[in-house]
Formats: sequence, C-alpha cells, structure tokens
Amino acid sequence: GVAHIAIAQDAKPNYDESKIPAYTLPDPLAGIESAAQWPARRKQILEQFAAEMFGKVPTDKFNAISVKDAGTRKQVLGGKATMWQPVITLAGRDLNLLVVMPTDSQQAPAFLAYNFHGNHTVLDDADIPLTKNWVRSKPDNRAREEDRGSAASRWAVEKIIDNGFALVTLYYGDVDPDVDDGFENGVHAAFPDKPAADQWGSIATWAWGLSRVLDFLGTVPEIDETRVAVMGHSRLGKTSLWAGANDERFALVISNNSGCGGAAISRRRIGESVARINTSFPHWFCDNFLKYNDNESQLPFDQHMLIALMAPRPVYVASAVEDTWADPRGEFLAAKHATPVYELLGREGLPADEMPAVDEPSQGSIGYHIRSGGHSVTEFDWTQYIKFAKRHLMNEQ
Ligand code: GTR
Repeated sequence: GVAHIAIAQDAKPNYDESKIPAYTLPDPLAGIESAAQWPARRKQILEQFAAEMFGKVPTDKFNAISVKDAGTRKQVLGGKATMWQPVITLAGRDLNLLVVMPTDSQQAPAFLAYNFHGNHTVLDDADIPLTKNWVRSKPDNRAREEDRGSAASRWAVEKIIDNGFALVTLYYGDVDPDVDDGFENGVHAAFPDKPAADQWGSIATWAWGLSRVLDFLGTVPEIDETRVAVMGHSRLGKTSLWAGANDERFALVISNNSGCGGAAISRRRIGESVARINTSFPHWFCDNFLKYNDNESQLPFDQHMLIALMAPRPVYVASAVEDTWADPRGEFLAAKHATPVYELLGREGLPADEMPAVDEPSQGSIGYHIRSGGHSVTEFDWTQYIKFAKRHLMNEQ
C-alpha cells in the first residue's frame, strides 16, 4: 500500500501569492499538433486522472438501473412546472430523483445536480419524502422536517423553469454516504472488494451515479438526454467535473466553487492543499493520490487538464471572492490554461486573458466568473449558468 503522509497539525494554509512555490504546469497538448491527435492524448490524460486521483470504477457489472417506483406527476409553481419523483435502483440502492420540468415539456434540456442534504431541502413541498439516509451536519445525521426548503436559495428553480429547462436533483448520500466508512456503505456494499489503490473514492462513485442517472433520463420523453448540463457545488463541483470528464454524453459541465481537487490548480497550494484534502477527506480520492501530499510537482497533470477533458463541450468554472479556501485565482488559471485545447479544436475557450473583475463573467466555450460573496450557490451564479446553457444548448444568444 501507499504510506499515508500526515500533515503537521500546525501547518497553516497559505494565502500569500508571493509564497507560492515555483511550478511548471504540464502541457495538455504535449506531443500533439492537430485536432486529430487530441482523442488519443485525451484518453491518456483521462486514464492518468483515473489512476492517480479519482480512481477507476472497479467493474461495469453494476451499471444497470431499474425503475423501482415510476412516481406520479403533480403541478407546482402555479401550474407552469410539473414535479415528478421517480425512484430508480442502482447497485441495490434507491436513488430518489426530484424532477421539476416545464409543464408539457417535450425533450427539454436539463440541469442535473446532486444536493447536499436531501431533496426536501431544495423545495418546500410536503410531498417530498425526507431522506432516510445518513446526512452531514445534522443532529444524529438524520433529515428533519424543519429543513424543508432550507436550501431553496441555492436552487433557482423558478428561473430554470421560466427559461425552458428541467431540473433533476438527488441527494448524493443516496449513492454513497459522505463519510470515511471503509467503503462498506452506499453502492460500495454491492461491490465485493475494497477499492484498490487506483480504484474509486467517493467522488468517482458519485460521478458514476450521475452517469447512471443520465442513462435513466434517456428513457424520459420530457427530457432531452443529449442536452443535460451537469452542475455541482464544492465537493459536488469536483464531482460534476469528474462526471463530465468521464462521460462525454454530458453536453455541458458546471463547477461552482469546486476548489482543491476540482477546478483549482493543485501546484499553487493556496488555501486547501492536496495533503489537507487527503487528510480531512480520506475517502474522496483513490489511495494513489496520497503520493502527491506535499508533492504536487510530481502530479502528471494539473486541474487545467481536467477542465480540458471537457473540450470541445462548454464548461463553466465559477469562483467567489470570499471563498479563498477554494483558491479563486487557481480556478481562473485552470480555465485559462485549458483554452489552448479548445482553440486546437476550433473553439474559443475562455475569452478573458486576465482574471475578470468581480461580478463580470467571461463566457466563450469556457465560462468563468468570480462573484462577490462567499462559498455558496446564488441567484447570480444560476443567472450565468442559464445564460451560458441557453447559448450552448438552445442556440440562443
Ligand atoms: C470543505 C472542503 C472543500 C469543499 C467543501 C464543500 O470542507 O475542504 O474541499 O469540498 O468542504 O464541499 O463544501
């Protein structure tokens, strides 16, 4: 096995740009000159991320989903939206989907995103059952009635509907509880062996779950599975990036404040570092990733190459000024340094050369903004994602 290198308790995170170690970013286009050579290079980069960071899915054996409860549809938002809660089964786990779609929609584009605390926190609606699964930051790790709608400000449901999109969300703990449980719970219970050093941690497991939900959406006439934007915040932004990298059926990918292990350049070591994230969340990445604790220069990639794996599909990276733990500048630089891949493929990449001013988005095939405020998802963020998705998935300017 790989030794777990613990970081000293008193090691303070660095926020000082002048103390960033000198580094050279690996070149996503190393050894290639033409668009025709990109797929082979892409495959190599994807395999490196899988083996050294997120971990590979051990087997395809449990990929099949079945419909456990087809659910009923009811009108919400004064009739302009239809709410639907199908339950699908994956590797012995029930995934409780909450779908809100424009009423009478046919083949609507959709946002697919995990939620942190259960579907009942997204919308205050008594028909949404509380999750029975383990939830973080709650007494007894149980969902509570009083939390109905508590995350509503993070979900611009009405705006999504008014712009012709559907929203598909589910609780990430349905797939795998976010706790270092030795990979005994969640979908992992169906898999006979503990993950090997190059096999999945929880982020890769959640990403796999998103692909299986996409499989299901392919059977839903109201939703166009070729126009699904996968979105996630923070650890779930790391997850949406890995889902989009692995599964090119995702038409658009959004990383909201994903930080270390997501959009932020690891070699900068600003805010959260590789060693810190591996120490605080040992179950998120594969064990091979421990090799890079305080050793980022040995990574065969950096996070700009994760962004580049989305090319030529549209990808959006969003930061927040006060979210220094996630290294906003590192997130911007990853978006910027993914741009040469987009350009090789004949796309614009990120229009901004320098970090844009606060609340002034830059949107090409790569989008980026740094908004005012802290670590969260806001109306401003959704306004940008909807605008970006309308342009790329609905052909609207
Ligand atoms: C933090 C973690 C970040 C980010 C965040 C979140 O504790 O250090 O990497 O994932 O949680 O998911 O809100």
